Amino acid sequence: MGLSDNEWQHVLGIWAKVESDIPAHGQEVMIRLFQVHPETQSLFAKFKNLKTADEMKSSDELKKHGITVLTALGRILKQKNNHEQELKPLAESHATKHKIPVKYLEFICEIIVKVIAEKHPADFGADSQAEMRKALELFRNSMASKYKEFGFQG
Ligand code: CUS
Repeated sequence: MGLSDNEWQHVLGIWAKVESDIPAHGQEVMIRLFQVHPETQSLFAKFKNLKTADEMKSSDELKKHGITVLTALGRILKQKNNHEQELKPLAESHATKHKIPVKYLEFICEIIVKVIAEKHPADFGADSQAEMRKALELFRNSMASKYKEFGFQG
């Protein structure tokens, strides 16, 4: 199910708040993801050696990757599900190079919702969270079907 114009407007309104400080949001998302789902940390060689939250906090690579993730996702959300062009190269690299299962995309999307909710409690209540989850689900569904085109079962 797609989102209405109104719902997209809300989702992008919230995303503008994320963009007010992409590095801080990205860092929090990556650290939280690795703490809640440690298995996701081993996918990237460059993150394997980070053990404590403090080590993660002081890692420039982790910070950079958080920026990469949120920037890519923001670009896709702004296409409002006409994201084929933006999504294809991302799906290809994740299917053939990084091999990130769809399950892990679910994890990271859920963490993103939680981090936004914590940082912007007044602007991101249950309804807004549901809209964001829906938008992220469209993203994941498209990733999953593109994965298959690239021969990765995800
Ligand atoms: O990088 C990127 O791009 C991705 C995201 C998007 C949204 C697709 N990623 Cu990275 C993902 C992940 C990581 O990093 C880790 C773990 C899991 C997942």
